[in-house]
Amino acid sequence: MGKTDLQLSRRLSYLLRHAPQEAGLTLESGGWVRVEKLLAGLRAGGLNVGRGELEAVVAESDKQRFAFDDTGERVRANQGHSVPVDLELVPQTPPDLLYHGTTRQFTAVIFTDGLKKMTRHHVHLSPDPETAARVGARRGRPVILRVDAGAMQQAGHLFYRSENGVWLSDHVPPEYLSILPG
Ligand code: HQG
Repeated sequence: MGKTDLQLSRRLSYLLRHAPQEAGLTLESGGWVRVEKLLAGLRAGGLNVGRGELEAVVAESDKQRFAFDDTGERVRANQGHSVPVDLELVPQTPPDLLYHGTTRQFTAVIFTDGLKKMTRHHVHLSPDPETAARVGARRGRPVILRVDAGAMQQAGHLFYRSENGVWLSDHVPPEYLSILPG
């Protein structure tokens, strides 16, 4: 991604997840905004981009953060919102094991309180330890937690899968967590 693409990607994350009102946008149910309104909002904020550049960033975003709807007329952030939004996620059966990357400073409290959403809408879980390691490494030396998702689901906890492969849940109680040796 070039410098301007990165700038556009960061601005899209900010507007579509955290501050749509700053560009005069309102998220529709599902988190969608109309492409022409988004482009107008970006231009008003000094980012003069067209549909082609938007399409390139949506296609190239390393974590598939954004998506167009089936008509191509609306775009949204797939997850990661801090503004209230109904992403219309449908519960799905998770794999038996999921993973969460964090760092040592948080592990003691996590084994007391479980994994909490913090500022996000859900707890984010990774499908494999490698991805969890990358997530944890954002904050320092990663600690990888194994989540007994199969047992959680049997106990009635709901799981959702974001379009980019991230698994989401409301809360992971500590009894379903263990540290992945490594
Ligand atoms: C920790 C990025 C204290 C949790 C990544 C994490 C991911 C607790 C931090 C996505 C806790 C929250 C999500 C508790 C959890 N007490 N700390 N009870 N429970 N924590 O960023 O999972 O760039 O909100 O371990 O790639 O790190 O946004 O969540 O360290 O996919 O697209 O509190 O964000 O993607 O941090 O990352 P975050 P996360 P994007």
